[in-house]
Amino acid sequence: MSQQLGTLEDLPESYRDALAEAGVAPLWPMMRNVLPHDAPQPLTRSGHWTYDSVRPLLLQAGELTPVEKAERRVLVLCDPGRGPGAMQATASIYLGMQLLLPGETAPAHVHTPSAVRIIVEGEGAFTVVDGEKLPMREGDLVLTPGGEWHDHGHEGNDPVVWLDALDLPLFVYLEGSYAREGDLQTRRNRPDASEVEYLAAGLAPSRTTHRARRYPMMRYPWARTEAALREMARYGDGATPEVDYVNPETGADVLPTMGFTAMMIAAGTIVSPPRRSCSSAFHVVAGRGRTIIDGQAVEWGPKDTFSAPVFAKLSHEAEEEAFLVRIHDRPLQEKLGYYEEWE
Ligand code: GTQ
Repeated sequence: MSQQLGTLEDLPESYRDALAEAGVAPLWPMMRNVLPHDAPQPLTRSGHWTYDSVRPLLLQAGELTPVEKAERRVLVLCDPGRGPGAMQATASIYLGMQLLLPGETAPAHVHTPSAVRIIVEGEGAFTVVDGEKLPMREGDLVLTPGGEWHDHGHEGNDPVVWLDALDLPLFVYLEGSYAREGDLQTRRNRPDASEVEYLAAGLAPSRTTHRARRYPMMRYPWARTEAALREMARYGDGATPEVDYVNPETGADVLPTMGFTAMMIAAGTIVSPPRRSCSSAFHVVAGRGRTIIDGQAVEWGPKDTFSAPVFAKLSHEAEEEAFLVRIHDRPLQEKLGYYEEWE
């Protein structure tokens, strides 16, 4: 039975003053704010950032601000629920669009939050993580886990844009966010682990001779993701083809807090996932369609990004064959023991 709780105004002013003086506050007037009944009441609102609107602004940033003055030349995707300037897209997920121009480098640093890049446009850029050079091709997913040194470079001829996803809001909330700067790394002269040790799914270097790193594979080439989704569509049981990005040694999600799931939606198909306790953002690798989010339609096209709050009711409809990567915080919620899905 829901009980109407007492308010602050119910209390005598002298008592309220005495509480404040003592550095305490009554819980009951605030109880429902911090423990709403039956479901969370997210501040987050669904956002939609079209590539057509962000791209020219990002290229303008390339003219206005040299990379030396930016360190990372990024336009942050601000949660509409938190308003302009919000350094987050959902409570736990930060998203930004980063531009690197030919010949530029973004200096080496290491920080507590983890970052993941999804390459949106262009060729020739790379990220170096812990001495490993990771090429960045369109659609690739590239990890820079917390605590790993990383810098970015660009050997191509045209601008390169990628989407950054970080668990930064969490680290800011925990007062655990900080970075250190260093010199550009020397790169080992060999391809990244996705082209060597983990070239084939289901094969890992022998455990008798090889000691796996905590993050053994830091680049997930898009071509393999797309190929897997296409074969699942061809031979599957009609379910929406979906793949999680996992650590090839452990099968666990690629990072402790953030999860990445790629999905293929055939043209003309409607997909209605369960309501999930995790927040999410979708990046459109290819295709066109619409997603109804709690009754509101987002009309998306190639390279767009959109977000959904926790427990959102979602329904995706592809007008053209579509590939979406869903960025979410299920791994974090599972570790905290409260991830759930409502049909
Ligand atoms: O590329 O290292 O969007 O440190 C925000 C913080 C990107 C990065 C961001 C970062 C980076």
